[in-house]
Amino acid sequence: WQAIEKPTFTDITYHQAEGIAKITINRPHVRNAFRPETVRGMMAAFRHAHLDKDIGVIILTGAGELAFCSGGDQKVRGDSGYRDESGEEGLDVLELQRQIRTLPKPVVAMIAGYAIGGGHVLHLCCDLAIAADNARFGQTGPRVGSFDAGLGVGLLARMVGLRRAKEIWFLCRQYDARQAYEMGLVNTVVAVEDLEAETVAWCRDMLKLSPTALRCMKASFNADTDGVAGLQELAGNTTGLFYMTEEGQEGRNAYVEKRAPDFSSFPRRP
Ligand code: 1HA
Repeated sequence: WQAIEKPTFTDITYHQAEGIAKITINRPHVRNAFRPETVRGMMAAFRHAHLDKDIGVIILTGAGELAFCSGGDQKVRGDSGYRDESGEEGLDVLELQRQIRTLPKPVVAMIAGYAIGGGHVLHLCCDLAIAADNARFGQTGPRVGSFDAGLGVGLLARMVGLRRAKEIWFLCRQYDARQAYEMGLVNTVVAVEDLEAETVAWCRDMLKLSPTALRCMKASFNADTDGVAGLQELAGNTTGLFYMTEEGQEGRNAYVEKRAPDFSSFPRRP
């Protein structure tokens, strides 16, 4: 797999090849902890991959083999949030979580080393997770004076069940890749040297499938949990498909041509 680098972002790298985009958190000196600039870069990169018609699947990973992501950078955490280089405090990571969840292409977390704290929540937001045998998982919020009571709780509880989810948040222990697999936190575990090849193989399999079907499936998994916002996402897809029909286009054509619409040739299907 020979990916081409697109060097436009700070704190992250962006590669693409064969319909796959790879977004890499590139702060290995802090175990790929994110700061506001990192989150902004990730959001721009995900947006880019979302809009790029050549991209069908997105990989999220961390640089090096020691960490996927260790969450918010505690060294730039001020008294009311995480500071960027201008001194402003604010981190869009909750928006990033929603973006990963709702963008209409599968996102695969490729995890070597630590997925900890807010980094653990990021992998929960991805659609699939492939772990290296050196991966370690856990939440630390209650230890470092933080918590992600939103998707970090809801998705975790759905994945591993309430008892396990409470254990993970209430005890702040770490779990190895095998335990994570047994809990249903990750899809598979492979040797660290095989991690990228295995992840790309999963991506290639998805790229052979119908993009519209995958898109609607992803929206449907969200609709199950996201109430009206989830229905909006799923319904947006049906509107998009309806626009592509002659029936939908007749409504637009009639309006533009200033005439009454004629839907008589379109059957009322059983
Ligand atoms: O909960 C939230 C949020 C909730 C709501 C809304 C927004 C949120 C945004 C963020 C978060 C959070 O992410 S809170 C949780 C923050 N993260 C942590 O508590 C993890 C802290 N790190 C560790 O526990 C460990 O470093 C590690 C298990 C990931 C790795 O351990 P290891 O391999 O023994 O390495 P270590 O020596 O600890 O770390 C290597 C270097 O990386 C150290 O640098 P040094 O001090 O030697 O210069 C270490 O300080 C740095 N580092 C690691 N993680 C972070 C970090 N520096 C800043 N922030 C980090 N998260």
